[in-house]
Amino acid sequence: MNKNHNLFVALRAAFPADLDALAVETDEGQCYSWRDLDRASAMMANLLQSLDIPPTPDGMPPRVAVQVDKSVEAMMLYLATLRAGFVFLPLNTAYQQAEIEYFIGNAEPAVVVCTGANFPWVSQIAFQAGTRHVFTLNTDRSGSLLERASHCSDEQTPVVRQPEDLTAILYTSGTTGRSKGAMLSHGNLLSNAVMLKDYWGWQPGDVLIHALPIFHVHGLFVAIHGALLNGSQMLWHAKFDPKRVIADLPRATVFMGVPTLYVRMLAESALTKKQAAHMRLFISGSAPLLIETFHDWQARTGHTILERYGMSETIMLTSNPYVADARYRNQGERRGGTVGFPLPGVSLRVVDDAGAPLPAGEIGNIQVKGPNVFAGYWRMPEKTAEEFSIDGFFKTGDVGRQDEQGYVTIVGRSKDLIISGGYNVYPAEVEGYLNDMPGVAESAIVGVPHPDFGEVGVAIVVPRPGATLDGGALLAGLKDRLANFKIPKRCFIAPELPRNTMGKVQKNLLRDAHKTLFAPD
Ligand code: MCA
Ligand code: AMP
Repeated sequence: MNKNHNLFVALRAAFPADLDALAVETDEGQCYSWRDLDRASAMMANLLQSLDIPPTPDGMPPRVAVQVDKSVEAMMLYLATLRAGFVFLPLNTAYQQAEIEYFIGNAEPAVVVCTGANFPWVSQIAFQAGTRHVFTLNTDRSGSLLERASHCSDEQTPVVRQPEDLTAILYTSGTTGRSKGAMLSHGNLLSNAVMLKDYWGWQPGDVLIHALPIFHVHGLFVAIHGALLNGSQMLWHAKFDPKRVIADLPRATVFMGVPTLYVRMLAESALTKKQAAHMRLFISGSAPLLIETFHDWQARTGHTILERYGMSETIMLTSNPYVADARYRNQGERRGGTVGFPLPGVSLRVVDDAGAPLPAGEIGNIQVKGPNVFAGYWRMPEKTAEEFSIDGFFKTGDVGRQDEQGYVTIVGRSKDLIISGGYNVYPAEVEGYLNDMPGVAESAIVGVPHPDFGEVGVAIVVPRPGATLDGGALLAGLKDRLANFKIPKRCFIAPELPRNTMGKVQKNLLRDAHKTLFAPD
């Protein structure tokens, strides 16, 4: 008999027997039972399947592009997309028209879901790109998606899928050129979620505080799959607010955040050992956790943050141990400044620029292989080929070392990338927009340390001969075109950019020159 490897089947099998038990409670006091999750996702899946979407020539399942504010209904839409066997394409709510135009043009979704407020411009882009179905979904549960789904049956059998079948496309910006869509399969997502359930010791009675956005791997996959696969209740925060998270700690056991969330909670006097006493596990990832934050958290709460490392292309790759566990050959403790051990099933190696493996302790390029690693970039076979070694390891673009015990430390990136508050900003993309502005000859964007976001972008712009430029005006001009987190926090006008003898811009000199710009006094 053909087993159904649809990820939803595994998630649904983990729902508790009592379907009327509480599954999600929102920060506005709304409560959803497991039956609500099941029924509503069935109704939305039936709606998607009723649309009679014609097969595409490449045989790929239909894509559902979603740019909506965080809500439980948005999570249900994700589950519905899995059930229908379609492909989920989440989009950051900060993305502006030009960015959305690119994603829709590139992914050719059959269905687009946006907020009512954005419907006029999103639908125009979508219809022009050939999308026939554009629905709206608002945080007050209004909009055409739920209205249409309410007429559909609340029973649905998940469409049969194989482990290698595509189920999500996550766009990650490219170091050069446009964003690339990382293609993740049911098998990628399920294998990672099942392994993390065990590795992080998910247990009966766990309650997750969910305070991250749900359009990236961290909030969408790591957090949601973790809770669902354990049949665990979620305390659902529509937006991160440090005070509200701290207030919920006594009712929860697990929290996941990017380092900025920990930094902001540490600034609150309400964060105490007593307040955090009920918690079992604090997990950090998506950006480097400063060792000071690691120690401050230990001192203030008595808990040791577990840092892990992952990517959109691979989901989770390494993790500090939850407990020393002989099965995983982890004898150690959670070590600050490291991202822990390669997860079970993940092969990780550190290689030199020629691809030769390096001995323990030496710094080089991190490459990975495993059931969690994506199949390739959407419609970019050449880019995919470039990013894999001949023997099938994915080149992460991260630079690090692995010690004798197996702990991995990330020391930098070979890709020109800034990670700001857990969001990725590719300088090449922002420089491209700046260089197109009137009077701009060229520009460079570098990442500098920032006490809140960890790292932020700073722009250095060279005017064309005879032109007079104003840094503030240039940044204001970028705001209409790019997501707000990509806008550099400062812009300097300079007569030229420092270059080496090969003519390459020496970004390290610019980084050095501006490294104390945001240093606390
Ligand atoms: C907001 N702003 C930012 C950022 N967020 N600037 C730089 N970097 C940011 N991350 C700016 C806005 O542009 C705006 O500026 C001002 O701050 C206020 O915006 P608002 O939206 O109100 O900010 P916030 O609510 O305080 O958001 C901060 C945040 C958020 C909560 C830290 O950035 C966030 O949720 N980050 C988490 C991202 C995440 O989930 N990453 C996981 C990726 P202005 O007013 O001038 O416009 S998955 C991943 O990386 C891999 C796979 C992994 O390992 O997990
Ligand atoms: P994304 O493109 O959003 O999937 O971001 C993936 C990148 O985030 C990785 O390639 C790393 O550079 C970075 N990253 C994720 N987790 C960590 C971590 N714990 N420490 C340092 N960098 C991290």
